[in-house]
Amino acid sequence: MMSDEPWQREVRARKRDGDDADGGRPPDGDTVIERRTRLAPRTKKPPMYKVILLNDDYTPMEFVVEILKVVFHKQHAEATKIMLHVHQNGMGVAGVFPYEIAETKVRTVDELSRQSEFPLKCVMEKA
Ligand code: TYC
Repeated sequence: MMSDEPWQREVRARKRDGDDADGGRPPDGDTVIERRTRLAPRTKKPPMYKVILLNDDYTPMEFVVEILKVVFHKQHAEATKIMLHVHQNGMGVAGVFPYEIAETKVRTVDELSRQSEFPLKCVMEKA
């Protein structure tokens, strides 16, 4: 091998490691005849989190319905159904979102409840 400059050694090393843009061709320049077929799509789905509303004895039903409409984009009938489920069962899923969106929903519910001086709480849990 004639090339012995440091950068040339680095290029050869990267080709061996397969971390270059051409997907790791053999360092000796051989033609790649067969490529592995991708079995799964390259795109990864983000981990999802349930935002769960908790029941309490003081928050008005109408306020919970408004929260479900404004923060979770539910129609009136669906918002009412979820609120009644939480009222009767102690908790219920308001929506399922990627981590940071779920976090923002929880914070928004906290802020709106605090402003209105209601004890409504919600938590997030890995879906
Ligand atoms: N239990 C409340 C009431 O009787 C209503 C309520 C429903 C509160 C759902 C919180 O997440 C909740 N006024």
